Amino acid sequence: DRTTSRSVRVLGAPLDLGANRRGVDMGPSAIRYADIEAELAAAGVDCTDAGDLDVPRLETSSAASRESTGNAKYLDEIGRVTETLATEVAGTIDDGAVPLVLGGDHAVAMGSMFGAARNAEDGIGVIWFDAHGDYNTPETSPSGNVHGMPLAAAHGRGEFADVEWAETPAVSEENTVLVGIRSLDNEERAALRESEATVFTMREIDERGITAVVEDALEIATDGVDGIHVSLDLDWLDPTVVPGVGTPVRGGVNYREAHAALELVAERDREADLLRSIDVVEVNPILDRDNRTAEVAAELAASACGKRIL
Ligand code: EXY
Ligand code: MN
Ligand code: MN
Ligand code: MN
Repeated sequence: DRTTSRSVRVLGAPLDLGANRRGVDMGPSAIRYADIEAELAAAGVDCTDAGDLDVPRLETSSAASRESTGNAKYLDEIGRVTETLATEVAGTIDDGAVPLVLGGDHAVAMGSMFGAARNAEDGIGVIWFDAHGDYNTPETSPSGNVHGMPLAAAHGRGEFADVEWAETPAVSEENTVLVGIRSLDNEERAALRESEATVFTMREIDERGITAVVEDALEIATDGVDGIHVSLDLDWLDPTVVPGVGTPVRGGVNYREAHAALELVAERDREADLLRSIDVVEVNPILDRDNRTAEVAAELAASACGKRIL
């Protein structure tokens, strides 16, 4: 077991262009206000905050660039954010710390994954905790919102194979595991069925329990790679627990199940140093009540980083 605790560097990524809706850009502030530093300190983590990335705003993104990228809204702007974030994430890992990326919408995970994969000789795995598959491509997306596409981008699917900034494939399909899924578009479902990724829907969690499912996810994601990226979309949880998300779907995991999952990730990380990077995304303070969703985000991040009850 590792005896020293993790070093973590917080990277704020206040992007909302991927969700095409305001509010989620305030996620990093809300999670800091929920005292993520104290939560991480309680986890025994040596934590530094690198502040927020500069991201383009909806109001100043030109109409021309919206049209130039076709169905995927703001793809050029999001690509520039992705490149900057990937560099920060790769540099943080290089410095021996775990990057903890605070979103922002889920499009920021492209930067996290490309960055985490950059110097990984044997590649990385990913565990994707989400209500959604995030497996659309610009061709299949019904909304055009890029936050519904990051995992497909990491696999270099569809148009993402030709996007210059997409360092793909960042993650092999075999080492990709989605957990808690309960909302898929038709073409997205077909793509996931055809891919080598493993999908554990809510149904598997109902039947086998969260810890058995996450044990399997860890085994699959870590097989033969240098480490894993853990991507936590707050809409993974049931909307009764997390009201502050833009795309809520009923029937998600409860508060304790979410902690149990991330505590298990931390336990395996203590044993085998498998955690490479984390993102915590889709917290929207405008839709939240009393900053509850941001608090849950901070608490879950601490569990992932090793906070224990006893
Ligand atoms: N599948 C839908 C779409 O592509 O528009 C919804 C995606 C929501 C993505 C979120 C946050 O995980
Ligand atoms: Mn998502
Ligand atoms: Mn989601
Ligand atoms: Mn608290």
